[in-house]
Amino acid sequence: MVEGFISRGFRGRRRQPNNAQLPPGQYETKGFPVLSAGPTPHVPLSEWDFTLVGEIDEAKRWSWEEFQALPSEEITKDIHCVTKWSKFGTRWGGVSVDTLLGNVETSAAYVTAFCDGGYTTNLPLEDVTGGKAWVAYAYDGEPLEPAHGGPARLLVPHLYFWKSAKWVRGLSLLSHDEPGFWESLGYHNYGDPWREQRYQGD
Ligand SMILES: Nc1nc2c(c(=O)[nH]1)N[C@H]1C(S)=C(S)[C@@H](COP(=O)(O)O)O[C@H]1N2
Ligand SMILES: [Mo]
Repeated sequence: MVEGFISRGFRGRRRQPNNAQLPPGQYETKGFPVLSAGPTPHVPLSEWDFTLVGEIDEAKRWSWEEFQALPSEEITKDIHCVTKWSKFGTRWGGVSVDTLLGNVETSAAYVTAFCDGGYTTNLPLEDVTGGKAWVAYAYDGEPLEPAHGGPARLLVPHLYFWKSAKWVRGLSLLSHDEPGFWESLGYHNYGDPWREQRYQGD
């Protein structure tokens, strides 16, 4: 059929497909680039913990073993890096931030994720609740590799991937917003890939 032939040929010539999965300015990669602002920290699991601190009645702490015992979820999501690569259908395992915040009473409106190595990133509390964010410790059915944030990283796939803090150790619940590492170096404070919020002023 002529119509089918034409549309196949048309698709074949496009370098950037008009893919509804691809935010503006992004391209798809099949690889999984590593982007780290510093060296990969290596903390023994016996010393690892995850804590909730800040605007919270009582700080919360889970050891690695306690964290593994929390209800976990399998998550399949597209991810989008501000350096313009997107990767479709990445498969993760981990704990929903909703689970971590389950019994917590807080007046906080923001969180800052903090990490081994000193990296931080800030998010509205709204963006890490309601099934939008996880602390992931598995990738593709295997323990998360150190280069990609193992033993555990934040996963916030609806925002640019710099918000998905690697080697995350906790969340600080805050009543005010505090720019994190890249946010204080000129990256957009919120970072919605669909609105192409790469840098301050976008
Ligand atoms: N702790 C920490 N987390 C981080 C970073 C970092 O440098 N340190 N880089 C961020 C950026 S800019 C991106 S794009 C992703 C990259 O994750 P990947 O190396 O698994 O692809 O991690 C984010 N999380
Ligand atoms: Mo990035």
